[in-house]
Amino acid sequence: MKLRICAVFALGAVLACSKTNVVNTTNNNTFNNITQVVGSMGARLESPGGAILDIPPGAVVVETELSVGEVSPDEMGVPTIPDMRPLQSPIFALEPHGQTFADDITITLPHMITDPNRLPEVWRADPGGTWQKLETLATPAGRIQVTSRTFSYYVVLEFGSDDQDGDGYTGDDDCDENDPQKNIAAAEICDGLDNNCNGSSDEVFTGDTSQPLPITGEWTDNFGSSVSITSENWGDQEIIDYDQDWIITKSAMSDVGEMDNPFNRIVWVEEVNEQVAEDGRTIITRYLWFCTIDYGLAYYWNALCSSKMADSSDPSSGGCGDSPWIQMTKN
Ligand SMILES: [Ca+2]
Ligand SMILES: [Ca+2]
Ligand SMILES: [Ca+2]
Ligand SMILES: [Ca+2]
Repeated sequence: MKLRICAVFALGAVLACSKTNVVNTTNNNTFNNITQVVGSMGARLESPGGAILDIPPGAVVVETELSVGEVSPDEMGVPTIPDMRPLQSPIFALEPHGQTFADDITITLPHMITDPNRLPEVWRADPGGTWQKLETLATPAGRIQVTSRTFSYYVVLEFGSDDQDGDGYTGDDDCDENDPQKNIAAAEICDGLDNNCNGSSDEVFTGDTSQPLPITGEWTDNFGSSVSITSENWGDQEIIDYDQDWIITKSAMSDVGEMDNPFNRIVWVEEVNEQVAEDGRTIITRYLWFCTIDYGLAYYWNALCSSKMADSSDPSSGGCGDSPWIQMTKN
């Protein structure tokens, strides 16, 4: 934004205008200042509060009065310090705000961290803007250095204080800061959640649907009903996931629409019966014993993670809860 300041001189009606970039502003409420006119030769400014500015030759194009001072955190225009990051230095005001440099300047700030396990970080903000973390250049004793090409507010905050759940992980490495059991090093468990923060839930427990479902075909159950099984459907139930010995189905919609708890887990065993007929031919009959071990579940992951078991040692007499397994015969 450009501001044009014009003065009209009555005598001779001379119009005098000067163009100014208004983003370059200086705050009157800074303290502990050092102010210095810096030109293309560069300079070092060291404020009474211990902030050091190293400006290399060529970084300043037009001779400019630069100032390094401090402001109170509640000074108007100073953005609020991010939550969970304790302030480890004064807030330094490098002015004029909006000043830019043709080359990197080095900013060295003092901080209060003495524990070597706690890391300082430099954050920068424009007046009324938001704080952004800068890459650390070096950490000489009691100080931290960054490079920059623009002026404004600079402050030292403490790293790691945004680890709200204390699991040692933050940012992209922690997809849930309220759950210490979830981070990139956590083991994936079957619970409907993405424990290891890789973007997928329960991915190590899901079925392998790249292989065909081994029991597809037309079957007749021991009540005389026909059941057609494909890789997509078990009768009128939709197959949501499967592996080589289990299926998760979703019950068909009822007349009133989607069921509240439509997910079921089915396991099976196959039985092949070979009989030699009177004419010497071998007659092969395929049976499928299945047990719906868990049903009426609200979510797919409830069925995926179900711990219910079935006993297939004698499926004709029991082992599926209190009941025998259901037998189907291949048509
Ligand atoms: Ca964390
Ligand atoms: Ca976490
Ligand atoms: Ca995961
Ligand atoms: Ca999980």
